[in-house]
Amino acid sequence: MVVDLRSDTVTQPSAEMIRAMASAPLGDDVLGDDPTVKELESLAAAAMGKEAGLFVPSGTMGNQIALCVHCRPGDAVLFEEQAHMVWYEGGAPAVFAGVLTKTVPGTNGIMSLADIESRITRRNYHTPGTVLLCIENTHNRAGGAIVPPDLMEKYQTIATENAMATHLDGARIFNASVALGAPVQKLTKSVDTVNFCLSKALGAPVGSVLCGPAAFIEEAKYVRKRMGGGMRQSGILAAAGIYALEHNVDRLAEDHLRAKALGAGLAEIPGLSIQQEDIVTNFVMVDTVLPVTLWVEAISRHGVKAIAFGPHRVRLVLHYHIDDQAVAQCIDAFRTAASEIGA
Ligand code: TLP
Repeated sequence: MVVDLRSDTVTQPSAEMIRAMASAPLGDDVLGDDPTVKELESLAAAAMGKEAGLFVPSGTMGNQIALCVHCRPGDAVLFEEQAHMVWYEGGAPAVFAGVLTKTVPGTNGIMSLADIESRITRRNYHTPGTVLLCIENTHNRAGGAIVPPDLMEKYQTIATENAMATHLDGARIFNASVALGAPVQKLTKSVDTVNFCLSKALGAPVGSVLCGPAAFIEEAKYVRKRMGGGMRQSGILAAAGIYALEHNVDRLAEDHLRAKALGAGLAEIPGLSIQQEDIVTNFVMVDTVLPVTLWVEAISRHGVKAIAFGPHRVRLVLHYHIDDQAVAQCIDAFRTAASEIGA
C-alpha cells in the first residue's frame, strides 16, 4: 500500500461525496444561477460568522483576491515571515495586488505584538502605508501550529488602532478549531476576511471559500472574474464542499491523534528528531541529521511519500486516507530507511 503523506491535498473524494456531486442541481455560476454554489457560499459564510462567501478554485486565488480588494498597488502588507502567501504563492502579492511584502519574524508561526508594531508605517510622501495584516492559522511552515484566539484578538486590536484591515489565511482553520475544541468563529471573529480550503484535510477535490463583509465579497467576485476564476456549472464542485463541511470536520480530531502517534513512533528512530510537543494538528515535522533527500528516497522505496521542507526537514501530513495501519507502515519505512542509509 502506498502511504501518501506529502499533503492533505492528496485526498480523493469518497463515494458518498461523489454521490453528492453527481446529484447536485447546477446552473451557470458566472450568470449567478448555480444553486449549489450559492448554498455552499451561504453555509461557509455562516460557519465563519461573516456576511458573505465566494467560492474560488484554490486557496492561492482566495488569498490573492483578498489582497487585491484590501489594498491598492504600492501599499504595504505585513505577513509572518514563514507565511504561505510569501513562500508558496509564486510571488503573487507582487504580481496581482502589486503590494509591498513586509515580513514579521515569528516563533512557531506566532508574531510578537512589538514586532508587528515596529513594522507599521503610515503613508506619507516617502513611505508606503501598511494597510493589511495577514495571519496564517494553522501555520503551514510552522508545522501546523495554532495561533491562539486571544492572540488573534490582540492582532486585530493593533490593526484597528492603526487603521489596518486583517486577513486570515485559514486554509486549515478547521484543524485549529477542532484541536482547540473551540467553535471556528472564535478564531475568525477577530479578522475582517478569511479564506479557508475545502481541498485539504476536509477532503473535497477542489476549492476554497473567501468570506467577509458583503460589499467586500461583491468586489472580490469582480476580481475573481478578472483572474479567470469565474466557473460555470461549478455546483458540481461546490457539492463536494458542502459534503465536506457537513461530514468531515469532526473527524479531523482522528488525524491529530494519529499525528501524535506517528511523531512518538518516529522519535524512537536514530537520526531523526521531532519536537513532539509541537504536534498539535495534522502535521509532523521531522528533522534529520543526514540530508533529507536520502530519507525521502529511502522511504519512497518502502511505499511512503513525503515532501522535504528544507535540507534537513521532512513534513508528514495526516488526512483521512491515513489509518493506524498506514501510520505503522510509515514508522516501519523510516526504521528500515535508517539502517539502509546508515543513520
Ligand atoms: N499548501 C500546500 C503547498 O502549497 C505547500 C500544502 O501542501 O500544504 N495557505 C496555506 C496555509 C496552504 O498550506 C496552502 C496550500 C494554500 C494557502 C494554498 O492553497 P492551494 O494549494 O489551494 O492554492
